[in-house]
Amino acid sequence: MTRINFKKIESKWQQKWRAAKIFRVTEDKKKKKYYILEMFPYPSGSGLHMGHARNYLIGDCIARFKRMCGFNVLYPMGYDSFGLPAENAAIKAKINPKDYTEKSVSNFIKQQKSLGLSYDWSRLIATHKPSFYRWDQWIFLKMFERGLAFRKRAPVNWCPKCNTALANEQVHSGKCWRHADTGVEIKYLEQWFFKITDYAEELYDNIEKLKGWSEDIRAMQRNWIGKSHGIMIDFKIDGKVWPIFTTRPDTIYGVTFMVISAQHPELTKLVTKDKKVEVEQFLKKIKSTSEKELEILEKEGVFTGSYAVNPLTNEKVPIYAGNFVVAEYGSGMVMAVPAHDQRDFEFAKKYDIKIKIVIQNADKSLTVENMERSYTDEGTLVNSGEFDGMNSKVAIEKISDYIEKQEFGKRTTQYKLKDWLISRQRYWGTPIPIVYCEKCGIVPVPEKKLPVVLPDKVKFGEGNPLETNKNFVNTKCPKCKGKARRETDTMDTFVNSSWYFLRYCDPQNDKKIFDKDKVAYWMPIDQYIGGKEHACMHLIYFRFYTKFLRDIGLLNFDEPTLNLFNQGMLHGSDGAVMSKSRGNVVLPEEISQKYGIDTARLFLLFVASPDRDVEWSDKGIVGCHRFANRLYGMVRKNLKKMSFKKCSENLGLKDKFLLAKTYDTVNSVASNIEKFQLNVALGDMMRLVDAVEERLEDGIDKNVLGEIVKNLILVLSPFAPHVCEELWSKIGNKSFISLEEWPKIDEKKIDRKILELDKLFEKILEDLNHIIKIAGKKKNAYLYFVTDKEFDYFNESKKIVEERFGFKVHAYKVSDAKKYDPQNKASKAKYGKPGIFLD
Ligand code: ANZ
Ligand code: ZN
Ligand code: ZN
Repeated sequence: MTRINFKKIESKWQQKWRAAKIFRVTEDKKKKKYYILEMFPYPSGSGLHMGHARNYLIGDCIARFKRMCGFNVLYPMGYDSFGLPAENAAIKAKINPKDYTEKSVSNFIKQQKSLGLSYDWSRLIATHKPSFYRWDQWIFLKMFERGLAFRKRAPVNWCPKCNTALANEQVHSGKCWRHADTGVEIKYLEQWFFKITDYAEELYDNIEKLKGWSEDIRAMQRNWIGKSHGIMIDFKIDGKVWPIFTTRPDTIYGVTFMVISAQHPELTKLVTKDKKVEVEQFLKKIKSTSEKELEILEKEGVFTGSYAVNPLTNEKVPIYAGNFVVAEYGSGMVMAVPAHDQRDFEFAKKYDIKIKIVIQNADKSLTVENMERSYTDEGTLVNSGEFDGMNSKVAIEKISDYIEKQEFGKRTTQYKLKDWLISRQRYWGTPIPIVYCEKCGIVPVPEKKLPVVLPDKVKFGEGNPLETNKNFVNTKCPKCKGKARRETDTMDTFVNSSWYFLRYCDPQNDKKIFDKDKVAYWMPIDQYIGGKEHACMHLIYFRFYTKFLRDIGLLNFDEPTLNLFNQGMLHGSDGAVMSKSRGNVVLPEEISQKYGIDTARLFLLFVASPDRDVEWSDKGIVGCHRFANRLYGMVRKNLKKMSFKKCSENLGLKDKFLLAKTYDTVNSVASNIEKFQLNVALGDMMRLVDAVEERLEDGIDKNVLGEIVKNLILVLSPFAPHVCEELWSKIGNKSFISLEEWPKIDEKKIDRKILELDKLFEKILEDLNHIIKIAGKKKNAYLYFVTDKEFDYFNESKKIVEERFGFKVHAYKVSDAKKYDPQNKASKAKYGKPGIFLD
């Protein structure tokens, strides 16, 4: 077997690609564009492992395919290079985060280049560069102008390990998203927020449009944004109006108490003198606001001493402070109906509060005494004044109508989504372009003074690092030129990933964030690829940014991408997700040393459907290595036996079959790539190589063999580009296969009849295998009897059987009068099911 010198081929072609700049693109109105993008990586110091590699290879394979299909393909790469891990790692290693990051970035680039990824490297971006984050700051200013960036004192989620506040999206089940073992605490801080809630409605409604996203992620976003139709009902507390949000106005006659959120900023106003100590003690006990945790937490509360008046009944009910009410949802206070809401029920039981049934079930069997849990189903209203006897579903509308008519309240839609807290008390992020002046207050840094550059010299471990650089902190007020201080918080790094895909369209622009026309040409992203874990973080934020930038006139579309593919995870051989911290990583370098990068590429794409999780195994890689070598050897060895002229019309059955199979493979590979079934596509190509190899000794028509080889390496090239470039030149081409056109095969050219015969034949081989296993001992000869229609094909293919099983084969037509058939097997033969006789 001719062994491939993978290393030599790889570096040769990578160099040629680079020198000829073949993956660079510019806008070309005459060509259809295709923008394909993988979520850009955080360049971790430990480098890129096979798990990362798999993601990029999926994208690269499709990018290469689309390029061959004639699209003008934008396929860029960059680095999400700001962030806490780099800061922490740098502190640990006692070096500057910038040096640390830049080393990691160049290592990543080197590794990615060695994979043969077809990025347009001239568009490279890194978010920690002032030339990039300057535009983060610019967007901040635009939001500030429109009141969408604002500062407020608020209870925030604080991770004691990260030493910073977190956004809501970064709290997962009450824990920090980076620290699954660290509970989030509540701190009251002055923080910067982005008013993403202004876009809640559109973010929610447009989920409908995201046809190419998985239903999983769409459902997660719907849940996260959380749309509820209901009504705000005005209760009165000490004569002052308190609107209360409810989705169940049909239960209003059953309200027996109220609960205000323990985190509500106005809670203290409701606490009477004699209840002060008790309430304070209770508040100390509660630490977390995380909603997920609240669902499982025991419902607890304390009486505030105040009462609220129900506008419909004029009843006075006690107000409790409770741990299960969210401060920032509705108005942060609920009307509690213990008979019909489970949380209220548990609370009432615990604190011995009255329960009043206002919705009766069909058999009228509900009593307060026999109730073991709340009754939340539909029913008939009771104890509800003039609404008695009404169906509860109907009553929701009727009581809402009444409330609106009496001006006791108004119907409304509420969203669970909260404003995005973007302040971070950490160093390695975009400085917030704001100055605090003693006279003028909060003053934005003027646009022409951007970027506010992150200083190199800070001290770590003494609180907010930027505060330790006096040169940075002390500045002049842009308005009055008086003494002023700079904001020392930096922005959440999710800010960077919210618009980086736009910058790729015009990455070097130093006058504007980007050229509108360029973005209009490339955007939206035609195919985005990334992990599911971003469902309620990055994948919401980038939609929000897109809508905002549209509203300030920079974009002419509503959604960044309609197509999102979520790749599966690569697991190490221990079964756990591949990661440095697990110690189960396999590095691309190791594999390429041993087997070559194309082998690794083939393996990662073949081993499973790209959307599936998969375990790394060396076994699989050996198989792919063999495949690459076999193909390479086959082409090299038979170069003299092929030519590239038009195939004759009068071919033998075998050649006809191979041509049909080749064309069929070309088309199935294309349609499988379109469906992200890259593993299936590879399987098709492998079977074609098998079929060719099995028939080679027998002799294949020169032009047919040429046609097979040419097509095969064309369609394999997105998967194994280096080997295919090499073979492409070996069969006499001067062009890059990477820029060749995908073979266009007219369906009509594919001889389906002959393919069907081959399928039958394959089945017979299987049957034979079976029979021989059962028959046990080795036979010398084997006969089969086939219908006249099949005869020619089967007779020609009998060599394959002989080779595979090592015995002589005779084929007879069923109608053959001279056939040798002692057991009369021919009488049982049917089309596709020959009679078989082992001698
Ligand atoms: C009275 C009532 C009776 C309720 C009943 C439910 C059942 P969604 O669908 O999630 O929007 N609620 C209102 N504000 C809240 C807050 N800040 N924190 C926690 N819960 C709050 O749910 C709306 C319902 O959640 C509202 O309807 C309110 O309780 C509660 F038999 O009002 B309901
Ligand atoms: Zn943390
Ligand atoms: Zn000033």
